[in-house]
Formats: sequence, structure tokens, C-alpha cells
Amino acid sequence: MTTFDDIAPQLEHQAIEVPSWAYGNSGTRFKVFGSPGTPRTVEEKIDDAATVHRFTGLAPKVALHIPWDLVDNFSALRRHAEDQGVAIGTINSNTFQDDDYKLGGLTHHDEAVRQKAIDHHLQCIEVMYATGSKDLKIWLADGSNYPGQADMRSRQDRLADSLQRIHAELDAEQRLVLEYKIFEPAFYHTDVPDWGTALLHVQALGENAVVCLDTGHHAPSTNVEFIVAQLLRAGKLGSFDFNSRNYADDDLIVGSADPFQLFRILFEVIRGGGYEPDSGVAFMLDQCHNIEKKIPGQIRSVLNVQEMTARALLVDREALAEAQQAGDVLGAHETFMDAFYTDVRGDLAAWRESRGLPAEPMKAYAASGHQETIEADRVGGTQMSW
Ligand code: LRH
Ligand code: MN
Ligand code: MN
Repeated sequence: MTTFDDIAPQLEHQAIEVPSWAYGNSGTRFKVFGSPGTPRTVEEKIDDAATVHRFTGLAPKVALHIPWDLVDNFSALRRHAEDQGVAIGTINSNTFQDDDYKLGGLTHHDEAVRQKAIDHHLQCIEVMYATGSKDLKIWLADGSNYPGQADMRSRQDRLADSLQRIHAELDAEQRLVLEYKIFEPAFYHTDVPDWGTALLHVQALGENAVVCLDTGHHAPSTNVEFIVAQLLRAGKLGSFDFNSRNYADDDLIVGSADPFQLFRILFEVIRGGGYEPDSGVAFMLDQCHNIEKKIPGQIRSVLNVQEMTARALLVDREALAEAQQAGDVLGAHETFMDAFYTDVRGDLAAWRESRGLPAEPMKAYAASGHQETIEADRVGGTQMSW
């Protein structure tokens, strides 16, 4: 039997990167609801991320999206983050808002547009040098809506070339992280639709190019934990964008609808060595909070990841291996489920307290008055979208 005390030391190094865009007004294909207290500046987004870290001890980094988080002085932004007790994490590029990119960016048939998309990534790399960020994450909206609209094959060739030119500007410590998504905004074909395509591209680039697995980017009923296992086998699982999906890319709170899937994913991460501190697997959230309050939404999210990590660590791997080896189908399944059904909330609360953190961060945040303070203070100026 594996007990909570056995696994507690492994919880200490857990770090989950939060996205700056979770704190802006965002989300859904319909109305974006504004909410009081929403940041008016990039600095205020970072302050909110730092608040999540203060209450949970789980979120020491905040990811930025360019141009949503464009500022004049990124070195100053880095210092601002450090003063708040957090660091700048992944830099996410964006070639999905500009009219020029209607028919694609890094895959575009027009060399001028493709060059513009490449240059945007070079600008992101400059931001990385200024902020100390180690990861450039690329998600492409590129694709087509109608059969025959575009030459899918030559788009792959152009993509490979664009990625190579971007990758060439990174130093050995920095990584190119390629994110796939099955569909949307393109509905007929997408240029990086799946992990296989992403893997082929990063393998062609070399060591410091890896894949990002966004949990919302698959077809229904895809076995995501299998993909985790496979990418870890190949040494190419670079990061997660965690969120919860019911229908498509819903960007809801991770683990909210299907905590069992999160548990299965985390078990496979641990099984494959992806939870080791030096594994190079970055745990990131990619979520939007459209109807719920944003800071507590993020606190809930990092706690969900922590709870399911604790449960996944509790799987008695020895007993599991024995049952598997003996061909004991239901015995193995039961060993697996025993860990999933273990309620770790009480143990986690005590463990947090022993480390000087609030036992129950959600309650502590609600009682702190912080939400009321930012709602009263952040008047005037324009609240940020995304
Ligand atoms: C695309 C995506 C990608 C973007 C983010 C805002 O759907 O998951 O990671 O950068 O959303
Ligand atoms: Mn994502
Ligand atoms: Mn997404």
C-alpha cells in the first residue's frame, strides 16, 4: 500500500504555469462578459497570477501571449514579475488575429505573409531573451475550409521551412514547442491537427523542439493518456495545456467535468518519467473564465491538478505490475481505481498547512477580501480582453 506520507515529498516540486489570458475578459464564441476587478494592464495580470501562487504555492510562472501582452519594456515586466514572486514562463505566439493571416501564417502561399508570420516569431524570441523565458509555444490557426481550397502538401513543406527558420534563432537552452489541434478555426483541414504531425515536425528540427498537448484539442473519446505515453517514449512531450472539454475546445476548468481523465493522464505522466523535476515536461493551464471569477477559477484549477497528481502518485505500482503480469485483469483495474477513489483533500490540507500555506486555498481566498479590493481598486482604464 502506498500512503499519502510516502508520496508527499513528491508534491513539493509541483509547478503549474498559469496563462496571462485567464485573467482577462475572454472565452466562448458568443458574448464575452466583463467582470469587475479584471486587470487593465499586463502588470495587473501578473499580479493576479502571483496571487494564485501566494494562496497555493503551486503557480510560480505565468505564460504570456504576444501581442495580447505586448509592453514597451519586457525587462521591466520581468522585474515586476520577480518582485511579485513569480517568473515569466512560456511565450505564446499569435498569428490568428491579423487579417493578413486569413489563409494562413507559417504555411501561407504568399511569401510576404509567411515572412510576416516568421518575423512575428522572431519578435517573440526577442521577448524570450528579455524575460528569461525558455519556451516558445506555437499554435497555428492555419488550415482550409473546403476541399481543393489549398494544397495541403505544399503547406506542410512551407511549414517545415518556416519552423526551421524560427528554430535557428533559439539558443540551446530555449525550446520550440509545437501545439496541435484537430480543428477550429479551419473546418476541412488543419495544418497541425494531431500529435503525429507535430511530432514529425519537431523531430525534423532537433533536440530542443518538442510537442505541446492541449487536453481540449482532440476528437471525442480520444485516449489522451496513450498519446502522453507515446510522446514520452519519444522524449518529445514538452508541455501540457490543461483544460477541460465537453464538446470541443471549451477551455473550461481542468478536471472539472472528468477528473478521472486527468488522473489517467497524470498517471501516465508519472509512469513515463514526465513528473521528474528534470523531465522537461511543463504543466501549463490554457483556460478562460467567462462566467466565474478568474482568480478563484485559477486557484481551483491548480488545486485540481494537485489533487489528481496526489491520487495518481498513490497508485500502488508494484501491486499493479504484479496483477498485470499475472494476467489479473480485474485485480489490476481495481488497484488502479483504488488510488483514484482515494480522497486526498484532508491530507493535502494538513500538508499545505505544514508548509505555511492556507489549508484550503479557495476558502482562504474568499475570506481574504482580496477580490473585493481589486474590484474596488481597478476602476478607470480599460479592462483587458484576453
Ligand atoms: C488554441 C489555443 C492555443 C492558443 C490559446 C489561446 O486553441 O489552445 O494554445 O495560444 O488557445
Ligand atoms: Mn492551448
Ligand atoms: Mn485551445
